[in-house]
Amino acid sequence: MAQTETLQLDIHGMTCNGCVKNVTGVLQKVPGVTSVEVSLEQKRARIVYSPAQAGPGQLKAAVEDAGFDVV
Ligand SMILES: [Cu+2]
Repeated sequence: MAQTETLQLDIHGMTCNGCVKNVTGVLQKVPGVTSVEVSLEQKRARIVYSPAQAGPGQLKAAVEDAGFDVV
């Protein structure tokens, strides 16, 4: 039940810490997400989530809906 997976997303379009907060916030709102780390420098998000509740497609969509590009 406590099984988790980690996903890394390369994200284009983040230019400042506001963007980082924005991306972090939308990812944290996805049910099943337990941890989010977003790096502005690396343009990358590292997400730990429960595969029973969320999937990579959903996580990507959350970032894209916030106005950023996932590559
Ligand atoms: Cu910004």
